[in-house]
Amino acid sequence: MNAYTPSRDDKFSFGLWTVGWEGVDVFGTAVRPAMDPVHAVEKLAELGAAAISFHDDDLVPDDSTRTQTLERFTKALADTGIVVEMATTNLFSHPVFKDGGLTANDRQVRRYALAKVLRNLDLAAELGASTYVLWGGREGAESGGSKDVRAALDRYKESMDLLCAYVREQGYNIRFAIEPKPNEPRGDILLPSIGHAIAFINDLADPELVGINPEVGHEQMAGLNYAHGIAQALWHGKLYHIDLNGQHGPRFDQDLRFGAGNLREAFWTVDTLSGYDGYIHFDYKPPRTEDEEGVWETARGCMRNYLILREKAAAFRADPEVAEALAAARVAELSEPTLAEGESLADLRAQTYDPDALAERGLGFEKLDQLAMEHLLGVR
Ligand SMILES: [Mn+2]
Repeated sequence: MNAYTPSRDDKFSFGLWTVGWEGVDVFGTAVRPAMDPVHAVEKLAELGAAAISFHDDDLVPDDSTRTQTLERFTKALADTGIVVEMATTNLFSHPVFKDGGLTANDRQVRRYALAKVLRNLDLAAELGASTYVLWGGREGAESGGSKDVRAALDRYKESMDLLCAYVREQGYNIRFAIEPKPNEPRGDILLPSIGHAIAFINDLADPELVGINPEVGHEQMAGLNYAHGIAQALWHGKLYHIDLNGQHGPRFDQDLRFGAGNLREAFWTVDTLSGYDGYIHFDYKPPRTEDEEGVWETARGCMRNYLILREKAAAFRADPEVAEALAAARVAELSEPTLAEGESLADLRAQTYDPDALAERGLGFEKLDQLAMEHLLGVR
Protein backbone atom coordinates (compact mmCIF):
# COMPACT_ATOMS: atom_id res chain seq x y z
CA MET A 1 0.00 0.00 0.00
CA ASN A 2 1.20 3.51 -0.73
CA ALA A 3 -0.27 6.93 -1.50
CA TYR A 4 -1.14 5.90 -5.04
CA THR A 5 -3.07 2.77 -4.11
CA PRO A 6 -6.73 3.41 -4.93
CA SER A 7 -9.57 3.04 -2.48
CA ARG A 8 -13.34 2.88 -2.97
CA ASP A 9 -13.56 6.60 -2.04
CA ASP A 10 -11.65 7.45 -5.22
CA LYS A 11 -14.70 6.21 -7.18
CA PHE A 12 -12.78 4.54 -9.99
CA SER A 13 -14.88 2.67 -12.50
CA PHE A 14 -14.10 0.45 -15.50
CA GLY A 15 -16.12 -0.81 -18.44
CA LEU A 16 -16.32 -4.61 -18.57
CA TRP A 17 -15.31 -4.26 -22.23
CA THR A 18 -12.01 -2.56 -21.30
CA VAL A 19 -10.19 -5.19 -19.26
CA GLY A 20 -12.26 -7.78 -21.11
CA TRP A 21 -11.10 -6.66 -24.56
CA GLU A 22 -9.85 -9.70 -26.47
CA GLY A 23 -7.78 -7.60 -28.85
CA VAL A 24 -9.77 -8.05 -32.06
CA ASP A 25 -8.87 -5.11 -34.29
CA VAL A 26 -9.15 -4.17 -37.95
CA PHE A 27 -6.03 -6.18 -38.81
CA GLY A 28 -6.04 -9.09 -36.40
CA THR A 29 -7.94 -11.66 -34.43
CA ALA A 30 -8.28 -12.07 -30.67
CA VAL A 31 -5.04 -12.32 -28.67
CA ARG A 32 -6.66 -12.99 -25.30
CA PRO A 33 -9.52 -15.30 -24.29
CA ALA A 34 -12.94 -13.95 -23.35
CA MET A 35 -13.04 -12.77 -19.73
CA ASP A 36 -15.79 -13.88 -17.38
CA PRO A 37 -17.55 -10.70 -16.09
CA VAL A 38 -17.52 -12.22 -12.59
CA HIS A 39 -13.72 -12.55 -12.77
CA ALA A 40 -13.46 -8.92 -13.98
CA VAL A 41 -15.56 -7.74 -11.02
CA GLU A 42 -13.51 -9.70 -8.49
CA LYS A 43 -10.19 -8.59 -9.90
CA LEU A 44 -11.20 -4.90 -10.20
CA ALA A 45 -12.43 -5.00 -6.59
CA GLU A 46 -9.08 -6.40 -5.51
CA LEU A 47 -7.27 -3.58 -7.36
CA GLY A 48 -9.31 -0.90 -5.58
CA ALA A 49 -11.96 0.06 -8.13
CA ALA A 50 -15.41 1.02 -6.84
CA ALA A 51 -17.66 0.40 -9.81
CA ILE A 52 -18.12 -1.11 -13.23
CA SER A 53 -20.11 -0.35 -16.37
CA PHE A 54 -21.29 -2.63 -19.17
CA HIS A 55 -22.86 -2.90 -22.62
CA ASP A 56 -25.76 -5.36 -22.85
CA ASP A 57 -23.62 -7.59 -25.08
CA ASP A 58 -20.66 -7.61 -22.62
CA LEU A 59 -22.75 -8.99 -19.81
CA VAL A 60 -25.75 -10.78 -21.32
CA PRO A 61 -24.89 -11.59 -24.95
CA ASP A 62 -27.07 -14.66 -25.03
CA ASP A 63 -30.70 -15.06 -23.93
CA SER A 64 -30.23 -18.75 -23.16
CA THR A 65 -27.70 -17.96 -20.39
CA ARG A 66 -29.12 -14.55 -19.34
CA THR A 67 -30.79 -15.57 -16.05
CA GLN A 68 -27.86 -17.66 -14.87
CA THR A 69 -25.32 -14.96 -15.85
CA LEU A 70 -27.24 -12.27 -13.99
CA GLU A 71 -27.50 -14.45 -10.88
CA ARG A 72 -23.73 -15.03 -10.81
CA PHE A 73 -23.04 -11.37 -11.62
CA THR A 74 -25.29 -9.87 -8.92
CA LYS A 75 -23.78 -12.29 -6.41
CA ALA A 76 -20.28 -11.10 -7.40
CA LEU A 77 -21.40 -7.48 -6.92
CA ALA A 78 -22.79 -8.27 -3.48
CA ASP A 79 -19.69 -10.25 -2.47
CA THR A 80 -17.23 -7.56 -3.55
CA GLY A 81 -19.20 -4.36 -2.88
CA ILE A 82 -18.62 -3.24 -6.48
CA VAL A 83 -21.55 -1.25 -7.87
CA VAL A 84 -22.86 -0.77 -11.39
CA GLU A 85 -22.71 2.99 -12.03
CA MET A 86 -23.31 3.10 -15.77
CA ALA A 87 -24.68 0.97 -18.55
CA THR A 88 -24.91 1.36 -22.31
CA THR A 89 -26.17 -0.46 -25.39
CA ASN A 90 -24.10 -2.09 -28.07
CA LEU A 91 -25.59 -0.57 -31.23
CA PHE A 92 -22.46 -1.12 -33.30
CA SER A 93 -21.15 -4.72 -33.38
CA HIS A 94 -23.94 -6.70 -35.03
CA PRO A 95 -24.13 -6.35 -38.84
CA VAL A 96 -27.71 -5.08 -38.48
CA PHE A 97 -26.17 -1.80 -37.24
CA LYS A 98 -23.88 -1.30 -40.26
CA ASP A 99 -25.74 1.97 -41.03
CA GLY A 100 -26.30 2.89 -37.39
CA GLY A 101 -29.01 2.16 -34.87
CA LEU A 102 -31.16 5.12 -33.85
CA THR A 103 -30.39 6.95 -37.12
CA ALA A 104 -30.26 4.04 -39.59
CA ASN A 105 -32.03 4.80 -42.85
CA ASP A 106 -33.93 1.49 -42.46
CA ARG A 107 -36.87 2.18 -40.15
CA GLN A 108 -37.08 -1.46 -38.95
CA VAL A 109 -33.43 -1.26 -37.84
CA ARG A 110 -34.24 1.92 -35.87
CA ARG A 111 -37.19 0.22 -34.19
CA TYR A 112 -35.04 -2.80 -33.28
CA ALA A 113 -32.29 -0.50 -31.94
CA LEU A 114 -34.71 1.41 -29.73
CA ALA A 115 -36.16 -1.86 -28.38
CA LYS A 116 -32.60 -3.06 -27.61
CA VAL A 117 -31.86 0.16 -25.70
CA LEU A 118 -35.12 -0.10 -23.72
CA ARG A 119 -34.44 -3.69 -22.72
CA ASN A 120 -30.98 -2.86 -21.37
CA LEU A 121 -32.26 0.33 -19.74
CA ASP A 122 -34.58 -1.87 -17.64
CA LEU A 123 -31.59 -4.01 -16.66
CA ALA A 124 -29.50 -0.90 -15.89
CA ALA A 125 -32.23 0.35 -13.53
CA GLU A 126 -32.49 -3.08 -11.91
CA LEU A 127 -28.72 -3.16 -11.28
CA GLY A 128 -28.71 0.37 -9.87
CA ALA A 129 -26.93 2.29 -12.64
CA SER A 130 -27.48 6.06 -12.45
CA THR A 131 -26.08 6.93 -15.88
CA TYR A 132 -27.01 5.49 -19.26
CA VAL A 133 -24.49 6.28 -21.99
CA LEU A 134 -25.22 6.50 -25.70
CA TRP A 135 -22.17 6.29 -27.95
CA GLY A 136 -23.36 6.50 -31.53
CA GLY A 137 -20.29 5.04 -33.20
CA ARG A 138 -22.25 3.77 -36.19
CA GLU A 139 -24.56 6.80 -36.39
CA GLY A 140 -22.97 8.52 -39.37
CA ALA A 141 -21.86 8.05 -42.95
CA GLU A 142 -18.95 7.53 -45.33
CA SER A 143 -20.43 9.56 -48.19
CA GLY A 144 -22.41 12.75 -48.65
CA GLY A 145 -25.58 11.62 -50.39
CA SER A 146 -26.27 8.55 -48.27
CA LYS A 147 -27.36 10.32 -45.10
CA ASP A 148 -29.86 13.16 -44.73
CA VAL A 149 -28.16 14.67 -41.69
CA ARG A 150 -31.15 16.82 -40.70
CA ALA A 151 -33.51 13.83 -40.87
CA ALA A 152 -30.96 11.78 -38.90
CA LEU A 153 -30.92 14.44 -36.17
CA ASP A 154 -34.75 14.40 -36.15
CA ARG A 155 -34.65 10.65 -35.55
CA TYR A 156 -31.87 10.97 -32.93
CA LYS A 157 -34.02 13.53 -31.12
CA GLU A 158 -37.12 11.35 -31.47
CA SER A 159 -35.30 8.44 -29.81
CA MET A 160 -33.84 10.58 -27.03
CA ASP A 161 -37.25 12.14 -26.34
CA LEU A 162 -38.88 8.70 -26.19
CA LEU A 163 -36.15 7.36 -23.90
CA CYS A 164 -36.43 10.34 -21.54
CA ALA A 165 -40.21 9.97 -21.37
CA TYR A 166 -39.79 6.25 -20.63
CA VAL A 167 -37.34 6.93 -17.76
CA ARG A 168 -39.75 9.50 -16.28
CA GLU A 169 -42.71 7.13 -16.65
CA GLN A 170 -40.85 4.22 -15.03
CA GLY A 171 -39.50 6.46 -12.26
CA TYR A 172 -35.92 5.30 -12.93
CA ASN A 173 -33.13 7.25 -11.23
CA ILE A 174 -31.16 7.43 -14.48
CA ARG A 175 -29.76 10.26 -16.57
CA PHE A 176 -28.51 9.87 -20.14
CA ALA A 177 -25.04 10.85 -21.29
CA ILE A 178 -24.23 11.21 -24.99
CA GLU A 179 -20.65 10.34 -25.95
CA PRO A 180 -19.28 12.38 -28.86
CA LYS A 181 -16.70 11.03 -31.31
CA PRO A 182 -15.60 12.54 -34.65
CA ASN A 183 -15.03 9.35 -36.68
CA GLU A 184 -14.22 5.62 -36.40
CA PRO A 185 -15.90 3.30 -37.09
CA ARG A 186 -17.99 5.54 -39.41
CA GLY A 187 -16.18 7.92 -41.73
CA ASP A 188 -18.02 10.81 -40.08
CA ILE A 189 -20.06 10.31 -36.91
CA LEU A 190 -23.05 12.48 -35.96
CA LEU A 191 -22.55 14.65 -32.83
CA PRO A 192 -18.77 14.60 -33.41
CA SER A 193 -17.63 16.81 -30.53
CA ILE A 194 -18.61 18.02 -27.05
CA GLY A 195 -19.96 21.24 -28.54
CA HIS A 196 -22.11 19.50 -31.16
CA ALA A 197 -23.60 17.22 -28.49
CA ILE A 198 -24.41 20.03 -26.06
CA ALA A 199 -26.12 22.05 -28.80
CA PHE A 200 -28.19 18.96 -29.75
CA ILE A 201 -29.19 18.32 -26.13
CA ASN A 202 -30.51 21.86 -25.79
CA ASP A 203 -33.07 21.05 -28.54
CA LEU A 204 -34.44 17.93 -26.82
CA ALA A 205 -37.85 17.80 -25.12
CA ASP A 206 -36.32 17.01 -21.70
CA PRO A 207 -32.79 18.45 -21.74
CA GLU A 208 -32.43 18.12 -17.94
CA LEU A 209 -32.25 14.37 -18.30
CA VAL A 210 -29.46 14.40 -20.89
CA GLY A 211 -25.81 15.40 -20.53
CA ILE A 212 -22.57 14.24 -22.07
CA ASN A 213 -19.90 11.58 -21.55
CA PRO A 214 -16.78 13.07 -23.16
CA GLU A 215 -13.83 10.76 -23.84
CA VAL A 216 -10.24 12.03 -23.82
CA GLY A 217 -9.16 10.36 -27.04
CA HIS A 218 -12.32 11.24 -28.95
CA GLU A 219 -11.77 14.98 -28.54
CA GLN A 220 -8.03 14.70 -29.14
CA MET A 221 -8.62 12.74 -32.37
CA ALA A 222 -10.24 15.97 -33.60
CA GLY A 223 -7.29 18.04 -32.37
CA LEU A 224 -9.41 19.52 -29.57
CA ASN A 225 -8.36 20.29 -26.00
CA TYR A 226 -10.11 17.79 -23.67
CA ALA A 227 -9.58 19.83 -20.50
CA HIS A 228 -11.19 22.86 -22.17
CA GLY A 229 -14.01 20.63 -23.42
CA ILE A 230 -14.92 19.29 -20.00
CA ALA A 231 -14.59 22.80 -18.54
CA GLN A 232 -17.23 23.97 -21.01
CA ALA A 233 -19.40 20.92 -20.23
CA LEU A 234 -19.14 21.80 -16.51
CA TRP A 235 -20.05 25.42 -17.33
CA HIS A 236 -23.23 24.17 -19.04
CA GLY A 237 -23.93 21.77 -16.14
CA LYS A 238 -23.72 18.91 -18.65
CA LEU A 239 -20.79 16.79 -17.47
CA TYR A 240 -22.90 13.78 -16.46
CA HIS A 241 -20.11 11.20 -16.91
CA ILE A 242 -16.50 10.94 -18.14
CA ASP A 243 -14.45 8.42 -20.13
CA LEU A 244 -10.75 8.73 -19.40
CA ASN A 245 -8.03 7.20 -21.57
CA GLY A 246 -4.91 8.21 -23.48
CA GLN A 247 -4.28 9.34 -27.06
CA HIS A 248 -1.35 10.68 -29.10
CA GLY A 249 -2.98 13.47 -31.11
CA PRO A 250 -5.08 13.19 -34.26
CA ARG A 251 -4.85 9.62 -35.53
CA PHE A 252 -6.86 6.39 -35.07
CA ASP A 253 -8.56 5.88 -31.69
CA GLN A 254 -5.72 4.53 -29.55
CA ASP A 255 -7.63 3.93 -26.31
CA LEU A 256 -4.41 3.90 -24.26
CA ARG A 257 -4.52 3.74 -20.48
CA PHE A 258 -5.14 7.09 -18.78
CA GLY A 259 -1.96 9.18 -18.56
CA ALA A 260 -0.37 7.63 -21.64
CA GLY A 261 -0.38 9.80 -24.76
CA ASN A 262 -0.85 13.50 -24.05
CA LEU A 263 0.38 13.66 -20.45
CA ARG A 264 0.20 17.45 -20.14
CA GLU A 265 -3.45 17.44 -21.10
CA ALA A 266 -4.02 14.60 -18.60
CA PHE A 267 -2.57 16.88 -15.90
CA TRP A 268 -4.93 19.73 -16.82
CA THR A 269 -7.82 17.27 -17.07
CA VAL A 270 -7.29 16.10 -13.50
CA ASP A 271 -6.86 19.73 -12.41
CA THR A 272 -10.16 20.63 -14.13
CA LEU A 273 -11.90 17.68 -12.44
CA SER A 274 -10.96 18.96 -8.97
CA GLY A 275 -14.31 19.10 -7.14
CA TYR A 276 -16.07 16.78 -9.63
CA ASP A 277 -17.87 14.15 -7.56
CA GLY A 278 -18.93 11.68 -10.26
CA TYR A 279 -17.28 8.33 -10.95
CA ILE A 280 -13.83 8.45 -12.56
CA HIS A 281 -14.57 6.05 -15.39
CA PHE A 282 -11.90 4.55 -17.64
CA ASP A 283 -12.68 3.55 -21.20
CA TYR A 284 -9.51 2.23 -22.80
CA LYS A 285 -8.13 -0.92 -24.38
CA PRO A 286 -5.18 -2.84 -22.93
CA PRO A 287 -2.82 -3.18 -25.95
CA ARG A 288 -2.77 -6.48 -27.84
CA THR A 289 0.82 -7.07 -26.64
CA GLU A 290 -0.43 -7.84 -23.12
CA ASP A 291 -1.42 -11.11 -21.49
CA GLU A 292 -3.86 -11.09 -18.57
CA GLU A 293 -1.24 -9.89 -16.07
CA GLY A 294 -0.48 -7.04 -18.48
CA VAL A 295 -4.19 -6.22 -18.60
CA TRP A 296 -4.30 -5.76 -14.81
CA GLU A 297 -1.13 -3.68 -15.03
CA THR A 298 -2.98 -1.26 -17.36
CA ALA A 299 -5.96 -1.09 -14.98
CA ARG A 300 -3.62 -0.36 -12.08
CA GLY A 301 -1.83 2.20 -14.26
CA CYS A 302 -5.04 4.11 -15.08
CA MET A 303 -5.85 4.54 -11.38
CA ARG A 304 -2.28 5.23 -10.22
CA ASN A 305 -1.78 7.84 -12.94
CA TYR A 306 -4.99 9.58 -11.91
CA LEU A 307 -3.92 9.62 -8.24
CA ILE A 308 -0.40 10.78 -9.07
CA LEU A 309 -1.73 13.59 -11.27
CA ARG A 310 -4.27 14.55 -8.61
CA GLU A 311 -1.41 14.94 -6.14
CA LYS A 312 0.66 16.92 -8.67
CA ALA A 313 -2.26 19.22 -9.50
CA ALA A 314 -2.98 19.84 -5.80
CA ALA A 315 0.72 20.61 -5.17
CA PHE A 316 0.70 23.04 -8.12
CA ARG A 317 -2.35 24.83 -6.71
CA ALA A 318 -0.82 24.98 -3.20
CA ASP A 319 2.58 26.30 -4.32
CA PRO A 320 3.13 29.96 -3.17
CA GLU A 321 5.23 30.67 -6.26
CA VAL A 322 2.32 29.48 -8.41
CA ALA A 323 0.02 31.84 -6.48
CA GLU A 324 2.37 34.71 -7.36
CA ALA A 325 2.55 33.65 -11.00
CA LEU A 326 -1.27 33.37 -11.16
CA ALA A 327 -1.59 36.88 -9.76
CA ALA A 328 1.00 38.24 -12.21
CA ALA A 329 -0.91 36.53 -15.03
CA ARG A 330 -4.16 38.23 -13.86
CA VAL A 331 -5.96 34.89 -13.89
CA ALA A 332 -8.38 35.83 -11.10
CA GLU A 333 -9.15 39.15 -12.80
CA LEU A 334 -11.07 37.23 -15.48
CA SER A 335 -13.72 36.43 -12.88
CA GLU A 336 -14.49 40.15 -12.49
CA PRO A 337 -17.39 41.26 -14.68
CA THR A 338 -16.26 43.54 -17.51
CA LEU A 339 -18.93 46.08 -16.66
CA ALA A 340 -19.04 47.05 -12.96
CA GLU A 341 -22.32 46.93 -11.07
CA GLY A 342 -24.36 50.07 -11.69
CA GLU A 343 -22.12 51.07 -14.55
CA SER A 344 -23.54 51.73 -18.02
CA LEU A 345 -22.10 51.06 -21.44
CA ALA A 346 -21.94 54.85 -21.79
CA ASP A 347 -19.64 54.95 -18.73
CA LEU A 348 -17.49 52.25 -20.26
CA ARG A 349 -17.27 54.17 -23.53
CA ALA A 350 -16.53 57.45 -21.73
CA GLN A 351 -13.40 56.10 -20.08
CA THR A 352 -10.07 56.99 -21.70
CA TYR A 353 -8.05 53.94 -22.73
CA ASP A 354 -4.42 53.77 -23.70
CA PRO A 355 -4.23 50.64 -25.86
CA ASP A 356 -0.51 51.06 -26.48
CA ALA A 357 0.21 51.13 -22.74
CA LEU A 358 -2.11 48.13 -22.18
CA ALA A 359 -0.35 46.26 -24.98
CA GLU A 360 3.03 46.75 -23.34
CA ARG A 361 2.17 44.54 -20.37
CA GLY A 362 3.49 41.00 -20.57
CA LEU A 363 1.19 38.36 -19.16
CA GLY A 364 3.77 36.02 -17.65
CA PHE A 365 1.96 32.89 -18.83
CA GLU A 366 5.19 31.09 -19.66
CA LYS A 367 6.47 31.36 -16.08
CA LEU A 368 3.17 29.93 -14.86
CA ASP A 369 3.30 27.08 -17.35
CA GLN A 370 6.91 26.28 -16.51
CA LEU A 371 5.90 25.93 -12.85
CA ALA A 372 3.15 23.51 -13.88
CA MET A 373 5.64 21.61 -16.04
CA GLU A 374 8.10 21.31 -13.16
CA HIS A 375 5.37 19.98 -10.86
CA LEU A 376 4.44 17.48 -13.53
CA LEU A 377 8.07 16.46 -14.06
CA GLY A 378 8.49 15.91 -10.33
CA VAL A 379 11.23 18.46 -9.69
CA ARG A 380 9.17 20.78 -7.45
MN1 LIG B 1 -16.07 5.65 -24.45
